[in-house]
Amino acid sequence: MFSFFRKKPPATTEATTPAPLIAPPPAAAPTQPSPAAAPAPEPPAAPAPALPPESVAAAEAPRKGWLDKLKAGLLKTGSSITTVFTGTRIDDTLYEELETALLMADTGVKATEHLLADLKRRVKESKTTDPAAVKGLLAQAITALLEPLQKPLVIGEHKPTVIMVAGVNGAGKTTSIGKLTRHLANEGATVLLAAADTFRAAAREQLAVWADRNTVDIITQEGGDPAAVSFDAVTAGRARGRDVVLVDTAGRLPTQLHLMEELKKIKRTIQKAGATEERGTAGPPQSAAAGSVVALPPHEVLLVIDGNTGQNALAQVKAFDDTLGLTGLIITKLDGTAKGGVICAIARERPVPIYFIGVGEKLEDLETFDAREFAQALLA
Ligand SMILES: Nc1nc2c(ncn2[C@@H]2O[C@H](COP(=O)(O)OP(=O)(O)OP(=O)(O)O)[C@@H](O)[C@H]2O)c(=O)[nH]1
Ligand SMILES: [Mg+2]
Repeated sequence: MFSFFRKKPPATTEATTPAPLIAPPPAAAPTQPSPAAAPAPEPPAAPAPALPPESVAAAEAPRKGWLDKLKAGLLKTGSSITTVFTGTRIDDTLYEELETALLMADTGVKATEHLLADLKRRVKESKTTDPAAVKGLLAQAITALLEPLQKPLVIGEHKPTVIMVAGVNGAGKTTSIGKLTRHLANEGATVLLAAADTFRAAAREQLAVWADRNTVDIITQEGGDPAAVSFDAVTAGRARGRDVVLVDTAGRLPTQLHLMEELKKIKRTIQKAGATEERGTAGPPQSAAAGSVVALPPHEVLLVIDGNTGQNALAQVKAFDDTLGLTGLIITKLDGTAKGGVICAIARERPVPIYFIGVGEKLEDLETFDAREFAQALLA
């Protein structure tokens, strides 16, 4: 099984210990990335809670399961792209049909042009005359385009690692946070949730359900201000020695400028909470070894995108990135009728790393993004 996170130990060992791509066995003892630095005004966080048997099984489930779901989800797109390669000749017609198929799959003009040019180069170099072989070369071209987006989420470099999560309404933010919390807990990380979606009581309750399921704390305020909740959460996360603080925000459209401003305010407030804590700490900051630069929270700003959104997903990435400075993406609902090609457009036009993909509503339906697997699923 692939690691969900790269656990980065405190900076002293960083240079000599390359982060593993393969996770330690789930049964391994939980590790606390920076035990020496815990301030502990409150008792240290409990280790990863005992998990119900089904979730342990889910965590150990082979990666193949989700790949099949992804393939099924992308089937519509895949089949329309792959029919292009059923002819007998590699000619202009093949490339024209492929161009149409890629555009239909939401790949966008720029990424489509890029892929076609790269594919033609690969076909020329390989001297192949078999259309079926072109499919393999296209998979290579897509993999090469998507590889820069394949990057693990790093946990442990900062304590707590503060992760702010944003996105349009219903994209899957809260669900993804719930899944992520469980995966973090499985790997021995302690988590605090912040219900900074204060607009609806139902939103707080939804996150509280995930907190209960995962036996983690939640910071919530009835009718509170989202920035204030976020501030409290960062402070509490630090005081309680948590490894990760996950901040859930309310859904909003990039066109709702006042709500985008509110997101900026939440981010600024989280930064302030970090700065306040640094000033209030006598010793060196926990998040880095002596002499190194302290990165203020939020350490990650994630955008959650509904995979069915089509080309609008690229517009969302651009808008939220311009407003917040994104560090990563979670693409959800790739099990539905998602066309998938928009990921190529993101790679070409606004390459923000994809940390995770969602392929269903269940706990185990969140996986790390792998460029080669995704390219193969797209062309399955
Ligand atoms: N099929 C499928 N459904 C998903 C996935 N992720 C989330 N959902 C569903 O999408 C719906 C919305 O999910 P939420 O997590 O509430 O979305 P949100 O972004 O927090 O929504 P707001 O807070 O209202 O903006 C729920 O019904 C989820 O179960 C996924 O990967 N696949
Ligand atoms: Mg939500």
